[in-house]
Amino acid sequence: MKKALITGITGQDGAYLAEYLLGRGYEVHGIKRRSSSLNTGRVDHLYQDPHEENVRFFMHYGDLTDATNLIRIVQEVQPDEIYNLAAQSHVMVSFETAEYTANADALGTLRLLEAIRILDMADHVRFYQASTSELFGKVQSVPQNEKTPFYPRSPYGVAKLYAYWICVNYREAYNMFTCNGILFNHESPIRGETFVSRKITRAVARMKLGLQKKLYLGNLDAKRDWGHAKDFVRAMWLILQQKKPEDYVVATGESHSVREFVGLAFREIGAEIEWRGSGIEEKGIISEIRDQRSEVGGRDQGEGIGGAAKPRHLKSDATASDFRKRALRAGDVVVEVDPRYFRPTEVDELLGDASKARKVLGWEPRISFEEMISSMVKADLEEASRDQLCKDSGYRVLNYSNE
Ligand code: NDP
Ligand code: GDR
Repeated sequence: MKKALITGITGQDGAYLAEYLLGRGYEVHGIKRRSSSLNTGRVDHLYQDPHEENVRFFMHYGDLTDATNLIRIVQEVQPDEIYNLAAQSHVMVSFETAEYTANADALGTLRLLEAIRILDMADHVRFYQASTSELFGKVQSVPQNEKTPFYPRSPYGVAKLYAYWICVNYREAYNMFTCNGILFNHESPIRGETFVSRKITRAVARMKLGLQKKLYLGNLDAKRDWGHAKDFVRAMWLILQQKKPEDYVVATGESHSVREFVGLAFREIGAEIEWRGSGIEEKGIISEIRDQRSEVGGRDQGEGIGGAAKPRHLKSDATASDFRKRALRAGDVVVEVDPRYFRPTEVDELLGDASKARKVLGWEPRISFEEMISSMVKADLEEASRDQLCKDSGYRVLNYSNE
């Protein structure tokens, strides 16, 4: 049985990858950080009691900033494959925590590679590095592929640049099987709540249920090549199954603006958005309300992550009457720009060319941009409906949506 070690297993990609590898018969080990509040929500459904038989899922406490800890875990686990997904992954936050981001994202990668060398495992461990389209930053050509020069635009991007090159260097210097997956943005219903995609779908769901009045965003013009995380973790695995260690761009080849994302998310609950004004005065206004398309209870139905049943208190015929009841009406200003979300240096537009991954790995995305947004809104409606139930029953519901 193959053994995989995943750093960042409690994050979006770690959870999907763990599920995917377990499905392929792997024994999966993950590194989780000690935290004062629970941080394993995304993988709780994979947990197995260690007293059961045939346990294939294990968690170890650790941190990418702690070299001795990493050496010990790698020694104990003796993995065939290591997927280094752990990172301070928020671009905006990296401007505020630049040193920590460099420590975890850049030096953390070096620590893991050194652990492999120190333990004399360099000739047989396969290593995947979670590289990113943020390396392209201020893009030097469109679309971006493996040959496009890098120009990172944030402390996060710069830290990931080090990680990228240290993997290339260890491959060339020590003949190690190290690969960079240069992944473009990928989202899902379990995406962190402060990334723009989830911030939007969460706000839209909460507005539909009357739990939130407005969504404040930064740069509406930013364009991203957005895919679904489930498709992207499959590419990670494929990259490590090849004969030769190489680097791959993984992307959908479609680019959409934040504004478009907002429009589609609102359409999912039956509302059309009209944009008026420009710059920081631009506003998203509801121009029309139709019957909703989304029903709650649709989060990746049938799969391990999410897939909960529709809450009983929500009637399946809830349609435009919801809007009336909850007072979301045509003419409402639902989106405004708040300059606090502008970044000191921005990545304006990303578009990936994944021809190599398509050709060599036989990879292609299966979930469209529209389907991804739809599944995210549905899952957030389900989550919001729980809050709504509490609110309607007289309990206090906190709104921390405008992070
Ligand atoms: P998340 O932010 O959802 O998850 C990051 C994971 O790293 C979490 O498990 C987090 O733990 C863990 N982590 C953070 N700092 C440390 C540390 N010092 N030591 C150990 N673990 C740590 O990110 P994603 O799942 O979205 O992304 C996975 C990787 O892929 C990241 O490296 C990211 O930079 C990269 N990437 C992501 C893309 C995307 O669009 N999602 C695109 C390209 C690259 P905790 O849960 O405790 O916070
Ligand atoms: P990104 O993702 O920076 O591309 O990094 P994010 O969703 O944070 O931003 C995407 C774009 O949306 C603009 N934006 C806002 N972003 C946030 N977070 N909040 C807002 O209110 C808002 N308004 C507009 C941003 O300016 C940006 O242009 C993600 C992370 O997962 C990285 O770890 C990963 O490497 C890259 O994707 C590929």
